[in-house]
Amino acid sequence: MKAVVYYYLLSALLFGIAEVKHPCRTRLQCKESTTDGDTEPGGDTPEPGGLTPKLGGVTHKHGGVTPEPGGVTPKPGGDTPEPAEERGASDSMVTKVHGNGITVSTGSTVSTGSTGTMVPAVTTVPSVTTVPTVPVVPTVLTFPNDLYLSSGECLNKRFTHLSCLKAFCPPWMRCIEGKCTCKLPYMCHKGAPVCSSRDKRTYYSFCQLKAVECLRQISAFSHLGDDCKGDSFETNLREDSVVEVKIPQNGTFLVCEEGWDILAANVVCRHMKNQLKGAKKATTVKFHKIENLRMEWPRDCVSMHCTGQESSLAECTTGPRRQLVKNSKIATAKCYEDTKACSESEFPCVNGKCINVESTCDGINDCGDGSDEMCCKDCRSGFHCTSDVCIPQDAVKDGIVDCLGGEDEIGDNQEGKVLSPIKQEIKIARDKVETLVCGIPNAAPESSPSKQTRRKRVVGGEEAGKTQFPWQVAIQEGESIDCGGVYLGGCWVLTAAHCVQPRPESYKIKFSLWSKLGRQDSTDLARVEKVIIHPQYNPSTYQNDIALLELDKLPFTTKCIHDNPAIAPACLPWSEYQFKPGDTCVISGWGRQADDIKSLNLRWANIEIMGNCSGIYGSRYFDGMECAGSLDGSVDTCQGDSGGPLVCKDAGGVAYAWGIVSWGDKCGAAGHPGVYTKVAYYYEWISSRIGKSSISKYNV
Ligand SMILES: [Ca+2]
Ligand SMILES: [Ca+2]
Repeated sequence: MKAVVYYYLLSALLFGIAEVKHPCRTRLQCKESTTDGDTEPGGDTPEPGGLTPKLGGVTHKHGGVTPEPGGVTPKPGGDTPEPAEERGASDSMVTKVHGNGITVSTGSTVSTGSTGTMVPAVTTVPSVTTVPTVPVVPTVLTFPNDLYLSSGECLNKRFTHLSCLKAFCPPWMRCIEGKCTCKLPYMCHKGAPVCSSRDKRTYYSFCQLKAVECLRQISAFSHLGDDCKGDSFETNLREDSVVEVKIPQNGTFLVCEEGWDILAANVVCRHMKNQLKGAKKATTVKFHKIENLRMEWPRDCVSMHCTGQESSLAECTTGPRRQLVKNSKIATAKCYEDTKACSESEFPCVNGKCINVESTCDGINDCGDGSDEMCCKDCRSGFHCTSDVCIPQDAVKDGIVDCLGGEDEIGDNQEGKVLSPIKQEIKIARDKVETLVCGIPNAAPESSPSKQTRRKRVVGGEEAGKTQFPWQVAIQEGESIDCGGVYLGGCWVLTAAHCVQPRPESYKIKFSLWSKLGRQDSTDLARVEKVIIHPQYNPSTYQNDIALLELDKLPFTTKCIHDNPAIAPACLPWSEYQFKPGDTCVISGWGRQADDIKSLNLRWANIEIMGNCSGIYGSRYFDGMECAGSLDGSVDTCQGDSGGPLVCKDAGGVAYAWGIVSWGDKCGAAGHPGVYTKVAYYYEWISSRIGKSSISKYNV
């Protein structure tokens, strides 16, 4: 029988004992090494050198933990990362659209409007996806005196509303390596017909036209509906920056003061001035002051409400028309033309625009690229997402999940809230596309841990309900179960690299196992077809301690396990910003108890994600690791099988496989929290093997 890999997790926690001592997480290894780490005088932070002998033991026990090349070779077909395939398709699609009459604009059609000539509504605009050339930016952005902006570390990552680690991509884009990237039009659903002002052609849906816009960096939306032959929506910037709109089948209007804000002004300026920075200010002027500038002003105004993400006013929500009187205020847009570097009291947007620091973290996208709202400890106004993003107050309970964890949509939605066309599209697209089901216990008659996880701390773990953790699996090697894993759906199980070797035939995966000693009615068994160990897994340092197990297909099907209400996948986190230190999560496993008695039944406990772990483990703590437990050891997790899940739930109660039990010193001792493989850090690696569509939410 092969070496037994026991991970200590949960124990002090489960039993309130801080006795278990080891630097490692495997049973044999721990037994061998207990003397090592614990006799060390002042061994609170053992040096890497101190760890080596113990890990030498691990290597021995495992007969070679180093992954073999065979085990890590990606599958020839399905494992090819998607983006590469689709770039080719993208090219052919562009050609096709071009053939259908979409003219490639050269940008020469843009007129400033200062001569009073009509400016075509369809002008070439740089798409919001364009990576702006960033002007001179201070090397480290910090605003130590500001109570709202977070530290420079976040700001220096230059997040925008198209950074999908911080926000959801719109339906016509998808998340690739942390950036929202244009979809191909065929990837959009079919919805209400939409007209393009560029070629007067009908598109199947708003999403599809926006995908074309995105790829070609144009602004082409005219209006909804089948009748695309007639008038198109047009925007003009008239004398004195007066904004004028021509609405198909309605006529030409000025824009009323009501609803006119920086979001709308940004849309106008980006569109009309062919730039990314948008407006300097949203201003208004009394009608009588401009009356003489022009003989034939429209005599009515309409209000325009924008979210700030539109590429033209055509996409904003139009209010009812109102007759203008001398004192009526009408909208003007002063477009941003500064090219100088930002002053110290200004916040430099990622697109190069400078805004007042007071305009950051207020839920309003002043920058135009959202970069003023992406790194906020707190919000001046608006709503604060757990991911430290501020969203507008009117995005709260509007039926669309804006915060990564869905916390803006907790509670009853305000039915009948008017949504802009863009928001309606997001809602429709998500409803249609979102079929991924994960992280929801579908058969948990026993007490669900969802409520308990809200508690700050729990000392002492509990025996799990029999089907309480439907994503928990046991990895059986020979006759023994020494590691756990987490089911990701389809044919995939995630575990720790140190748990497995590239010998798939050695393992059986047990689903819905509760007692190690016997199956229960719901228990299912699967064989492993392939073991994929992270190619950079380092058994000496536990770096990249992550592995995927691809299960064997059932005979004559594409499934790997039978339908079973007691089995459900946990969701895969796609962003490191979904959870953060201080969040309470759940660990589950059959790990050894503090008194060295085997735990026969699955147990669980709450633990807290901890920050600053490099301060505890020093050079042994690497990117891709996460600490959880508590510094005083009272809620440390110290027992449980390696490879098992640390699961965190979002505001909607959806469970994510946030961590994989990896290693730790001195279970349950103060100052030695358990270390987990941080799954979100490996999202790209995992998704390139599993396929994005089977694991992603919204951003696909
Ligand atoms: Ca703002
Ligand atoms: Ca919302």
